[in-house]
Amino acid sequence: MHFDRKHFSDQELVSIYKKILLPRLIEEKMLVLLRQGKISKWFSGIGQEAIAVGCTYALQQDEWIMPLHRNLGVFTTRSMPLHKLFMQWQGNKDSYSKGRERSFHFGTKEFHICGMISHLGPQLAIADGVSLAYKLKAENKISLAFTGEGGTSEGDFHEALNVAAVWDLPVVFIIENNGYGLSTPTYEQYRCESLVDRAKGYGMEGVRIDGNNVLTVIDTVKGVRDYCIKNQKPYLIECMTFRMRGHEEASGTKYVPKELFEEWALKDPVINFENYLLQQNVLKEDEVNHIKEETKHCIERELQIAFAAESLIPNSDEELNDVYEKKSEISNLQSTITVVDNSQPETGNRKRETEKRFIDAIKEGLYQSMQQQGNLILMGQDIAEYGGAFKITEGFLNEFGKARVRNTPLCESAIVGCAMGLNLEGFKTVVEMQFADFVTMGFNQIINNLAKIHYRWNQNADVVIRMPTGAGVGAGPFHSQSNEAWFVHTPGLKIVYPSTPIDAKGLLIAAINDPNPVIYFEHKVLYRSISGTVPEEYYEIEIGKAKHVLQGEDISIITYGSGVHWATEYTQQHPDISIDILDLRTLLPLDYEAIGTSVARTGKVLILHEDTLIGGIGAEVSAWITEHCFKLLDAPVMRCASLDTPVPFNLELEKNFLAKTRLHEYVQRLINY
Ligand SMILES: Cc1ncc(C[n+]2csc(CCOP(=O)(O)OP(=O)(O)O)c2C)c(N)n1
Repeated sequence: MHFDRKHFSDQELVSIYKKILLPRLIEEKMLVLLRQGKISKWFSGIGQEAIAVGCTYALQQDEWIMPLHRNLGVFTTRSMPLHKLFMQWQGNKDSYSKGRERSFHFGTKEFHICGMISHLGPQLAIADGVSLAYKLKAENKISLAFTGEGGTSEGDFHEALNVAAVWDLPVVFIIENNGYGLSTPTYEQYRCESLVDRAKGYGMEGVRIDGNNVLTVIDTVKGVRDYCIKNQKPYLIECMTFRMRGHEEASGTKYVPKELFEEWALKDPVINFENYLLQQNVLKEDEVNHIKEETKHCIERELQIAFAAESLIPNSDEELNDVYEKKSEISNLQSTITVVDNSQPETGNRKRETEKRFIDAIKEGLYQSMQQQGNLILMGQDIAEYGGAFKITEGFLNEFGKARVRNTPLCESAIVGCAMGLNLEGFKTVVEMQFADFVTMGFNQIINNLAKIHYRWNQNADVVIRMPTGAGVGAGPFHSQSNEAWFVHTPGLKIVYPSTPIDAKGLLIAAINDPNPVIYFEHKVLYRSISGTVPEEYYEIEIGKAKHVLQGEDISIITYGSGVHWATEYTQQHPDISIDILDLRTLLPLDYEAIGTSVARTGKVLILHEDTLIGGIGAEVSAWITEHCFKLLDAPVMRCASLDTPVPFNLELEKNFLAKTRLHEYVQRLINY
């Protein structure tokens, strides 16, 4: 292996040697501990250390890195305290993830390392978001993300590279091409000659290098970093390397020809560099031995600290509390925000209100948030010049500029990931799904990254996803779905679903001010069909609080979204029935107190929603009522929901599908029970 020391001083070369040696010696120790059953699983990076160490060495300490499962060298080169790292692998309480995450699935803002999720691919778009933040702040920085060659087959790889190219982001993508994705060799993974050829297809520069030569890696990444900052462009680097152990220790290596191990053993990144330093007289044999002994002692010392740590005693309250970031009590903003409490039926007039359609109230909430929050970025398909599919952001571009009102390529996953990355560098984001149905393409980022990140490593995800939802316009199965229940089952998300203009504006502002990921549903049929008075000021409606719409004594209808209007209309048409109507407004967390109060008032409950029946919110509310309010009930809790079919296109079929068609039947059944 040929090393070119270029401008590196002897001191620097020794420092690099220590850095590449450390992960190797830690791993050798871990393999022993694994055999002793002291750690649970190990993904080895032996043979690939030059890449993680070299890349990290080439970056500034405060530039974000998105490492993967073989990148121990990132964590050690950032000089993370080893005992904390060891505690992490032991699942200790004092580790970065409090025992909630395994191996390298954790991050820390302190070290600018963003923790991976198991799913391969999503990390890349988070790097896009971070580099977009650097660009918007005009900081001379890059972010860097790793992928294996296997991970390049994921759609997320394509989306992230495309966005980086289209938005001219200073981000470096590193492919560690180690020949196998678990047992899959490269010829079953891709057909192009080399993966770096793909750079051209995305419209970016790329280079293929020897990933086992630490000086080549450092020199290349430093040069690429300068290029990315100067030209404000992304770059793809394919590092050729080899995995010297199994995919993980339990999986073996039977599928790898023996000759390959022999061939690559000769290219060992640590041994070759060590030999080079000896040949060059940068280090002497006894110095090398001394460094190794010292490093081993340090590892032992730090291990003892980790082993001595107290064992974890589960505390359910703490577990639950850590799912969400608390809204800061002392936020500067709080003092300027009015909280409108309209959870009880109207009693008097508020000041400075105007009549507004549902859609205009959403628009105003978004517009005022853009005015109030200089760090708020909007992203979505066609939201800039075109104003969005429903024209909610029409005119925003002129007022707030192209940097903050961002048209995106067609790539929901990358854009949600990008929002996460922006958030790591202090931005808030509202992502517009063109239709709620298309959220499936960004599902993984929402469910596995945004929702879980606070619980996993105490990093909030300040992102709102706007979801134009619902049926009633003859738009068929893929432009009409009610998909709120998919998200309600995911701890870490908040789900809001307003039904009136005043709530739509106030809940949107509250969602944007909330530091947690909020899925904000806005019913398309309500956009232009309903109006109401809306305060002109900038105000919040509290998330998690239902609204008591109408007082009644015979039955309760607990509902949300379009169901509120169906129930209200039904009540007007049937003045002989005294109906108590509760608008849930927030589906996660549910307002159990308000639900219980309504049950106590009538003893007969109908849960009404546009979503289909099985596994809908109604099932959850019904179960809760049965469990907690059983003695208050005079009848079984009933659910009126849409048919358990996809949403049909034909207007008559759609009408038949919708729960509203069966509302009268259910009310009668309940009344007559
Ligand atoms: C989306 C997804 N599918 C499948 C897996 C299971 N899996 C974990 S690692 C791996 C192989 C990855 O290969 P590569 O990207 O080349 O990285 P390497 O492990 O070789 O470093 C697979 C299939 C996963 N983690 N994520």
